[in-house]
Amino acid sequence: MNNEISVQSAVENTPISTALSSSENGRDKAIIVHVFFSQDKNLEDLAEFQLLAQSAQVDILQIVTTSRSTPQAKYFVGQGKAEEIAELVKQSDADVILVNHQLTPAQTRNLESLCECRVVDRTGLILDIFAQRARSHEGKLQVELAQLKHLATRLVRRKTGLDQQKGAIGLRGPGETQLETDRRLIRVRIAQLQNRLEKVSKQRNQNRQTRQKADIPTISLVGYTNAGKSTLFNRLTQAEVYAADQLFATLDPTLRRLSVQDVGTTILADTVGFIRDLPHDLVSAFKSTLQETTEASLLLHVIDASDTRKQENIEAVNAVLEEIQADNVPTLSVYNKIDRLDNIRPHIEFNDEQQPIAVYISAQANLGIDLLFDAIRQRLRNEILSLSVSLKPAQGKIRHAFYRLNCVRNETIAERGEYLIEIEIDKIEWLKLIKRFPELEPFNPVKNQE
Ligand SMILES: Nc1nc2c(ncn2[C@@H]2O[C@H](COP(=O)(O)OP(=O)(O)OP(=O)(O)O)[C@@H](O)[C@H]2O)c(=O)[nH]1
Ligand SMILES: [Mg+2]
Repeated sequence: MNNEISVQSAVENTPISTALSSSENGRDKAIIVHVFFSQDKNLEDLAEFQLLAQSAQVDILQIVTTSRSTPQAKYFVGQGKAEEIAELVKQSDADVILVNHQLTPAQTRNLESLCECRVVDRTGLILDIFAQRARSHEGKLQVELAQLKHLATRLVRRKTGLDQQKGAIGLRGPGETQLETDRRLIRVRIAQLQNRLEKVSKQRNQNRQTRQKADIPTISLVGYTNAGKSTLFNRLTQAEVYAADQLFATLDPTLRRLSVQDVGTTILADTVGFIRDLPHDLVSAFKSTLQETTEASLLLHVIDASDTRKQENIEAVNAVLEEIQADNVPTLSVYNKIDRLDNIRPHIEFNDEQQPIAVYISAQANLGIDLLFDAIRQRLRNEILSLSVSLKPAQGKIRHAFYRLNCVRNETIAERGEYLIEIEIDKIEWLKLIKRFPELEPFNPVKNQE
């Protein structure tokens, strides 16, 4: 795909800077800060943040927690806590303070100047992991775009002693003229990145359209990070995609052929995992790779059934699916890691119409994989809808599409020249048609029932 890119630029080979890993041995030493906002302390949130930090190759020196009812305006934590953190930084020789919350640019600056140490918030940390993981050309462009968008809102003049330091994002504190130049450069670079991403995404679209024309359904694995998507991908396709007990192990989508009985060849896509409070800039930068998901015929929503927060994780994933407009794609829930649970055997759950809606499996222990194939088969095959559609003479394009899909069973012409067409169509094809021709939506029987 590299050859597709012909835009030249002065900043051609700028590597993605990461806020972390600027110390010599490549590992930052960090102090973690977490604020509890309710009586019952949510330790899982903190545990997840530790996993995030570890996934970013950071050594955790110390964890500072505190309870507040609301964030304090100046430092997010209270004055006393902030001073305590500053003291800890001095004693422990930490390189960075990681705060498990979204800080305002001012709070970041204030903490940095009080503690004389870099401060990275939750969004910054997630962006950083993505920057470390980006491998493909497109992935790198997307991460850089997200970082610059994040940075653009944070470029302000500051008067700290850190001003002179150069290097990683989060370190720069330019003077006013420098600031203007930086702003302009960032704007230019953002435009350039968007331009290039558009080209890469065109290529991706073409590939997808070729698949759609050839009627090859795409099945996309989605789910919370670390749920076991890549392990399942490998299990289903006998591939060897990187799966690891770390967050965001997968960044670039990987596609493989998967043969399903009664359906034929399908394409299975492994994708980036989601997390609660996924930075909006990242979601929007990753729109094009996530399109694999938006336009899939079926989503396998992989859930870590052994996670005590599985319900919250499901909701966090659904929120992102909604944001990328994939919430209408047919979904099969895949409860994974049942080997860790005592009383659950592999099985399929059906809805009232005897349609499989959930499967309980273990990708790693190889339990229930045959059931999953069976559920996929049932979901992708023979959901044939019978519909009557009335088209105005000007809607010839839609009529043409019906004929191309070979789904017209009867056609009459009404007095005013409208076509009354009866079709029998695969539900998945129908949903794709609604995407292409939104004016078909009122004919959707699923919607009508609601
Ligand atoms: N016990 C158990 N562990 C599993 C199972 N499936 C996956 N795992 C483990 O869970 C961890 C995460 O697995 P991955 O497949 O990398 O998860 P992912 O959803 O692809 O994660 P990201 O790409 O980081 O979003 C790994 O340590 C796997 O070995 C399972 O069925 N049972
Ligand atoms: Mg993965």
